[in-house]
Amino acid sequence: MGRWSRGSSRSREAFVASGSEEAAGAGAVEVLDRVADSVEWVRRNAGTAGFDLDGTGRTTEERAELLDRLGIVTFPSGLPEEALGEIRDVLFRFASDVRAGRAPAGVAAFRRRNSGDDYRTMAESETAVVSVRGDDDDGVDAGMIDLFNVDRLLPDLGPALREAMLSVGTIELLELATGATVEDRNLNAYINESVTSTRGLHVDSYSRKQFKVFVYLTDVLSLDDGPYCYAPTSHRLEGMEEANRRLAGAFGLSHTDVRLCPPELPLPLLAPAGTIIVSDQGGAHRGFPQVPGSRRILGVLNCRITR
Ligand SMILES: O=C(O)CCC(=O)C(=O)O
Ligand SMILES: [Fe+2]
Repeated sequence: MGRWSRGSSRSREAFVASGSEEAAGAGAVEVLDRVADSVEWVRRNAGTAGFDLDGTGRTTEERAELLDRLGIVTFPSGLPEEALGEIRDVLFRFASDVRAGRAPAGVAAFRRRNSGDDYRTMAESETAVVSVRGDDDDGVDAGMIDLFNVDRLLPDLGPALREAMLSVGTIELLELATGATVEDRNLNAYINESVTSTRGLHVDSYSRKQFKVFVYLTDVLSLDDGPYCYAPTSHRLEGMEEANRRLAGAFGLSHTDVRLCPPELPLPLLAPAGTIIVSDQGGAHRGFPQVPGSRRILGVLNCRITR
């Protein structure tokens, strides 16, 4: 029984006495009790040892075990610095042309995001789609370009990048971790330049069917660079999904916003260019805000369980 949970807890009595249980809906206290137990579990397990999500030098089976248990695992892609440098240069030049309103040279046809687009239409587009972020939503993600289907924009470098991301046993790892069939879908590039405001902790979906394979194309060695952050084990912490869904409902937030997460958990992934991060998108995560002048490129391969 958790120290802050169940019967005799003072906070529970205060909560019930205040009438909040009624306001929050039936079973709200039970949900909070489960969250409290989870928080205590995290304190015991993460507070001392932390979580080792480094899969370097481990087998695909061992990496799959880490992904299943923690929701995330990292390991090197083996991409040579020369290849990383080449794709980096091309993408920064492309971003600079797009930002300046110039027509980029040496790339295949692409289109800009339009008002009828959503994630699916851009992911399934036959050509690359450029989504310049931050025009809406109070400037959140301003400075980010989300380039859908980068392999269709760069017919040589793009498919080679996908191949490199897959050639390290990635699909096998995902299938071992999930016990399901997994398909790689759209390959995006996030080009972040001075993105000083980002969305807070969230999940992409609670479906437990969506995974992303990221590869850092630039060094991300300090918080200033805007690392990908993940809360290990949050993909399966008792009570978190329901508590966060209810909170989001009560406060009019997006249903995928995560406002309740044990504070020990979110971890910035600091790693050199070429590092792969495989992430269960049902776990809490975010991109950390950059300091002005920082640049980061992330390759992002969207993967889904198909059965
Ligand atoms: O930019 C980042 O580091 C995080 C982006 C994110 O939330 C996502 O790709 O789902
Ligand atoms: Fe996300």
